[in-house]
Amino acid sequence: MNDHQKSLILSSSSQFPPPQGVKLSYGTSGFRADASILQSTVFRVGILAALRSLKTQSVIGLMITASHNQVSDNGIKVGDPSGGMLTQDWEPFADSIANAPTPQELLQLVEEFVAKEGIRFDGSRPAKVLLGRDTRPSGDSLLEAAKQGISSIVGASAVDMGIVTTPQLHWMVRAKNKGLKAAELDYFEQLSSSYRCLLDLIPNGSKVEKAQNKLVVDGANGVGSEKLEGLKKSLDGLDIEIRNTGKEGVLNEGVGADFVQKEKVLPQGFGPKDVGIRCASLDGDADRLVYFTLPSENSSKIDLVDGDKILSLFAVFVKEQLSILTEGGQMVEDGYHARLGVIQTAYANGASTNYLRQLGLEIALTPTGVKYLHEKAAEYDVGIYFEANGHGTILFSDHFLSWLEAKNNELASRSKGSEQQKAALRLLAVSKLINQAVGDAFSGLLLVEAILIHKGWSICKWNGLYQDLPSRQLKVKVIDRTAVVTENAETIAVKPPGIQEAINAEIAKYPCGRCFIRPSGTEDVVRVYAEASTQEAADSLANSVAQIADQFLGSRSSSSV
Ligand code: 16G
Ligand code: MG
Repeated sequence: MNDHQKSLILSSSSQFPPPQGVKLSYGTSGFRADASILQSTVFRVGILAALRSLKTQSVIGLMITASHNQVSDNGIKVGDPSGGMLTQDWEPFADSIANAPTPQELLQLVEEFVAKEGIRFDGSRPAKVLLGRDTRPSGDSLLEAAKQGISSIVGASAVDMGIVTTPQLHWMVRAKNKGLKAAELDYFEQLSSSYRCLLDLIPNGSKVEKAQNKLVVDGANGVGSEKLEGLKKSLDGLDIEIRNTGKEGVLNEGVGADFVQKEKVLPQGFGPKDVGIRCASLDGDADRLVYFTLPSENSSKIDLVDGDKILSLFAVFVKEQLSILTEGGQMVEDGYHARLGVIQTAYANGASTNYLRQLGLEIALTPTGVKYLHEKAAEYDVGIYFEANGHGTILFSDHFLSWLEAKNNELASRSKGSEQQKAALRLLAVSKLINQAVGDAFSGLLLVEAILIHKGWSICKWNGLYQDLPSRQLKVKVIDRTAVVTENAETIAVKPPGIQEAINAEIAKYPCGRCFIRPSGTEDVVRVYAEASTQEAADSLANSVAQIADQFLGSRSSSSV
């Protein structure tokens, strides 16, 4: 690293002193905190993104968002060249530079890291970072900090993509690195044309009642509502009404996918007149999606159709199309058997896991956080992953897609218009519709809509695939949440010693009882999840285990979600 580069880092970082007395951590999906303390972190992540671009010789993404958190928070996360999350190997570097107390110490960490990673740092290679942000008011000034960080690396440039959803930015990074068109309109065009393609392949006779056509979307008062308006323009035939657009309400306050999923009541802007209508909620950066419907006008309690049910719907459809394709032993003839897998976390409702198992599907469990689910899903030809909270997608392997293309070409010449060829075309359309970089509420929503029309199902019919087991989530404020260490995809707490035995003794008291604790990756709390055969039993199990957490970890208090 030459002197010019060194002095550039020193002088620019002196403009962004880190906050005193705060330790920041990259966490489950990037840094998140009150926006007022994030300038220096975002500046430093700008440096990291430029280095990542130099190292990979690819375009890197930086998204400024705190997703479903309150509006005064903000955050930043890095998108790798594939469009997925930052490689986990670089997270410790992110943590250390975010917490370096002085410009000199920051420079030293950067120098050591550059040497260790063998990053060529002579300014002769370009680096490019795409920047996106959600609608938070703090986004503008944090964007400037990120730009300063990027431009403190010689040869690095920032491209501001403006206000975008998180999945849009990930999609753009992926498209750029594949040499494809990567503008917002290209994204809308890809989603709408593949959706139309699925509708063109709807079997004759499938039809949904007119009254069931309407979909009402809760935009969480965030970026999703504005962008969904844009997407709507390129879609015809889909009747979407968007509420909670941010013109009046506050981002994520009493609205959005996180609120709806956890509270199981109507979000603001919805009321008794919506009884029986198919509704969906996005979160603040539109990477989560849940559906719901109001069963009775006398209560605001909703029937929630969560990420587990979306996963189940997708799994049913994909499995069905794959089996049409294999009819007559075609795949066996080819000597190729597509491996379909579904990936869940411990939060998946036990009833969903049973249902998927009964379908004969291979099920894998990972820790919470998209980076873990995504990585696992990539091991399959078709890997479907979802968290109960509504974040997920379907990944198709390159190998499977080339096989499918070839199969489709062969069927087109041998039996054009056959059921088998239609199945191949449907799967190809799904692979284009559903975001391959990260979970995306828009592509998820369009795929749900297409499958419901395909099957002629109402939201009630879909919701009736299986009955959720009653569950309860609590959070416990403890002195040090890192004292909890889990194993087996967070289903067992191995530390502090003895805590799992105490939890097991509680679980044993409840029929169909299941319960686990884990330290949150986004908040300073320990989370408790309990499931049992009745709501009272699930509540009571969660409360008892929260007390156990108090006893073992030293309490600061516990509250519902
Ligand atoms: C983040 C994760 C989400 C996870 C949640 C858990 C991404 C993009 N988002 O929102 O997948 O479910 O954190 O939060 O990875 P917790 O650790 O606080 O429970
Ligand atoms: Mg989100």
